[in-house]
Amino acid sequence: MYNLILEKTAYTPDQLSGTDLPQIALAGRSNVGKSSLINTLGGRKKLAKISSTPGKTRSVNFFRVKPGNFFLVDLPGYGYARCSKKEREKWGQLIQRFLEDNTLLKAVVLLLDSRLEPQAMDLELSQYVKSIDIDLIPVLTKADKCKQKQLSNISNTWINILGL
Ligand SMILES: Nc1nc2c(ncn2[C@@H]2O[C@H](COP(=O)(O)OP(=O)(O)OP(=O)(O)O)[C@@H](O)[C@H]2O)c(=O)[nH]1
Ligand SMILES: [Mg+2]
Repeated sequence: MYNLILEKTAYTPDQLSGTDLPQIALAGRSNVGKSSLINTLGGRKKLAKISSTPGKTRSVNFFRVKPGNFFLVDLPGYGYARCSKKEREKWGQLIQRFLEDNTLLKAVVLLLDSRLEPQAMDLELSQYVKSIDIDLIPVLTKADKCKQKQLSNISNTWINILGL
């Protein structure tokens, strides 16, 4: 169990600066389980807001982790079709600005729904993270909703795609 404290929330790109510790970000489609993972790691149900409706997290949330003294960063999800185009663009820009030229960012944990075939935006993000030379750590979520066979198939698919 880790001690996680929400230390900073950024709604706009200009609010992203001002942190001075190494960061590991949690990225992935809306509803894949990023905020749930934060809550599980922190051992508290309401550290990060979660919802069965996609699009819950709308800001970049910096959780300071102890021991270790680094940030786990909960990102807004992408690929949520039911919100306005303008809003999607706003999140896209926020995520992009967070990822680019971020020397404190040490790794991106990419959460992937084990029930879904690889999605275009997951592939795009994984390629982008590799292109900027940041470690990518894939994590399959919702494994409890999958048969063992399906889980090993999707796991192998991602191993091949990501060249692990
Ligand atoms: N069955 C199952 N449900 C999960 C798992 N992880 C998350 N969930 C559920 O999936 C829903 C979405 O979880 P969130 O943690 O809010 O997802 P998110 O990736 O933060 O979503 P956004 O904030 O919209 O980007 C919630 O109803 C969770 O309870 C899992 O491993 N298994
Ligand atoms: Mg969330």
